Amino acid sequence: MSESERDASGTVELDAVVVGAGFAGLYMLHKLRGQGRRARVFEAGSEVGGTWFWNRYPGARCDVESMDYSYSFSEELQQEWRWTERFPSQPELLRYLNHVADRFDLRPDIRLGTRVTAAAFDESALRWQVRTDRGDQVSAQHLILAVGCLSAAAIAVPDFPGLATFGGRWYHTCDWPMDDVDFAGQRVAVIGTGSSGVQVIPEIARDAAHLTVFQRTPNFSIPARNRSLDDEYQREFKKRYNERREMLRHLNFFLGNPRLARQTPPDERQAEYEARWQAGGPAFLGAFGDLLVDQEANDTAADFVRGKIREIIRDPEVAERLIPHGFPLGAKRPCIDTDYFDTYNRDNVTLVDVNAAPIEEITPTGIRTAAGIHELDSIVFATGFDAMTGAILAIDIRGRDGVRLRDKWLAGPRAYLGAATAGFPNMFIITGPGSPSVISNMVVSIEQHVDWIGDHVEYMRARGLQTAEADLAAEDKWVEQVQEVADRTLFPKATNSWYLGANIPGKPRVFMPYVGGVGPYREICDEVAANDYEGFSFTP
Ligand code: NA7
Repeated sequence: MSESERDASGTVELDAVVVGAGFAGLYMLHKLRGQGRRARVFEAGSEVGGTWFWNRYPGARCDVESMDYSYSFSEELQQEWRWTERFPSQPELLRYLNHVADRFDLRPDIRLGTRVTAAAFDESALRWQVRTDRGDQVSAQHLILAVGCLSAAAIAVPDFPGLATFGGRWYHTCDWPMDDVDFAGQRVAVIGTGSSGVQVIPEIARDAAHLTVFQRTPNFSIPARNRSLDDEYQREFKKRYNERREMLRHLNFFLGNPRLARQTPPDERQAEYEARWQAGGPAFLGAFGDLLVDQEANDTAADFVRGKIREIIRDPEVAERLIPHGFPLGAKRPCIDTDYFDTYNRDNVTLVDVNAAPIEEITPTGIRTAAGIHELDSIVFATGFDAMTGAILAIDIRGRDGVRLRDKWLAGPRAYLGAATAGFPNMFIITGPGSPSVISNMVVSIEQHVDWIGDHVEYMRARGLQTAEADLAAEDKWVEQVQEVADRTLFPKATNSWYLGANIPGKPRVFMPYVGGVGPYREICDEVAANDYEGFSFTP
């Protein structure tokens, strides 16, 4: 930090502090720099990459295809980067994000290994005072949270009695050691069968002497059918890259596919599901336009997947335990897997249903359930996150009148457009609660938010405006709208999903993502901007 940026008290003066150096923070920094703003990114990890730095467990892979899960803001970048696989692995995504940091010379403005602990809005200076765990004191006009929806700062480790007494080693998928973990010859447990569990289970089963999976809720999973990407495919894809990006930016949840499952003859419907099952990946859910809005339509797809699980698993009793019931396919994030169900045909894998035999305690040598003891050398928690709000609220954020964001959001998050919240001027949240975020390709949503926030900041600079603050009425209306849109779908029917905060004991149940689609959401944001940021109040 140059001395000229410090005031007499040693505080560094900036235009913006960005928290987090994942996909969102890196692009936000690039954007602000391009606008001639002085910005600094603080990142708790020892490398850039955000979620793709922390989630280094075996098998960690994105469930959106590489060619789409990448930045579009630079034509050179999208043309020159070469992906090796259809679905990118964590190491490859980390290489990509490091490449981006170097290519755009972002590193000089990123402080790694530095966690933002507190941020308070100083009403006399109309600036944010930000503090880190390394003693930094920074004053900035804008505070931009790029902390991610599923962050290492907010991992969920269930409060089982006895964990501290466990004599083996334990891990959380999202806080995986930097060094390789060798499970060879070990008796290993995995707790949790969400996306992370579904990815890590086949990998550990291959290495360990024995794997015991502790399952609470069985999940729908679609095969990834991952494959390497050849040069010819990428060359052709890149010729129409911008067209493809435009299409992705304008997806409309409700008008996505006019073909309806309910109006399609059963044999044609089955053929469509079969074709999509063979093709693999999340496009399975796009088979028909009514799958996420009509229970009967959804049942046709869910039954198809249930049939596949029964076909794959040799032991019918194990198959029944792995078959999801009680929530629509897609209303909880469906998993995309490689060999997941097949793994249960292995002799060294046991499935424990913790609903039938709840985990009672962790002992020095294993896990005790109501049905008996499982002796273990290692335990892997694949138990997810305090999603969407956990990493934001891990920072002591105080707005006007010293009000803590944690208190304001006691009954659930409230944010205008999912990007700004009343009482916290000049604070923006990239892919915050109330925006499409986790119900979209995150990179598409991140780029849209960063561009919109960048324009907002520039609008203020051009007019000499000091603060922008979301109006309470606009915020209330938006929160209502998010719920109304969700209520037109089957999403709220999955009452134990992390979209609702249901996986965290005591967390208020509020449906957090905007599910109308990135296209309509973008139009709303653009209209707000065109109307001089309607719903915001400014101070000159
Ligand atoms: P998820 O999807 O939240 O999955 C967590 C899993 O852990 C899920 O199966 C939970 O069961 C299970 N869990 C949580 N707490 C417990 C306890 N106390 N006992 C037993 N089982 C438990 O997290 P992931 O990391 O897999 O994926 C998160 C997202 O990352 C994913 O959706 C992608 O977007 C990428 P439950 O279903 O709550 O009954």
